[in-house]
Amino acid sequence: MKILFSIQDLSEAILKGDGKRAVEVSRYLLDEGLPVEDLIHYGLSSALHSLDVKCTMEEFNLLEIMLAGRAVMRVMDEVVVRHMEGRIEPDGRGRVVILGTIQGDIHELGKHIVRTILMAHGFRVIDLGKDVPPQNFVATALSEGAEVIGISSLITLTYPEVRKVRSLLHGRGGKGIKVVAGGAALQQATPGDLNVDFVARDVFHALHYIKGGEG
Ligand code: B12
Repeated sequence: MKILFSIQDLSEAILKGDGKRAVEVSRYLLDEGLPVEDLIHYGLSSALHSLDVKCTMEEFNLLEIMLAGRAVMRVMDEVVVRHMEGRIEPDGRGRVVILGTIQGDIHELGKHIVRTILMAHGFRVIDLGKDVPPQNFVATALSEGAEVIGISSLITLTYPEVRKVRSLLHGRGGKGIKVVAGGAALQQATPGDLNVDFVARDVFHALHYIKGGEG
């Protein structure tokens, strides 16, 4: 059979900010049997990470990065969500996860991927958005009866804010609620460094932990 597109084509479409083509290529790859995990990891995340250098002061190109980010969002919302509907056992069964990017950080693409995958697995995700103060994670987790708080960060300077969440939570009687951290700046750290229960390499690593695995 003729192969129309490869994962390389997807990365290129993302980097060009060509959402229409990214959607088309993603649909084809998933229909051909590429696992969603590989699509996200090798097609979407690695394309964005390769924009690393464009984010430094000298080479900062906001428009290019924003368009690539928008293309990623389109693939998640228009392709991945629909592809997963009915294909996986919704084992979250309404368990509540509070998700947000910590105060001092406005990156939200990784968080959006986490939200989409957790929702597809049946979790009720309350997304607090970006630049979220530690106390907001805690207050919402307590008022919504959450089982998990998920903190995202791509900015290393946010470590002190991340560290506050679990202490605040325990101070308010929320010891049963697990705190999970993820995102490029946090995934190199240990749970002890960040004062959290678990540090996830990616969304699927977190999913395994939240479902009761050891990680
Ligand atoms: C896209 C991008 C932007 C976009 C963000 C658009 C958006 N809407 O999110 C824009 C242009 C706005 C931006 C702005 C800035 N950026 Co920027 N950005 C990036 C870039 C190129 C890609 C990030 C990304 O989206 N990655 C893809 C996603 C999918 O990966 P991810 O977030 O890691 O998510 C995956 C996992 O980590 C995990 N995950 C993520 N979150 C969570 C949460 C939980 C709970 C779990 C379980 C898992 C999980 O799941 C995801 C999928 O598996 C990175 C480069 C890089 N190497 O990361 C720089 C980078 C993160 N940015 C950086 C910087 C410095 C900035 C700015 C300060 C630049 C400036 N001069 O102003 C500002 C930020 C201002 C602020 N206060 O936040 C630095 C951070 C350095 C550091 N470590 O502190 C980086 C590393 C670039 C660099 N080398 O300098 N940026």
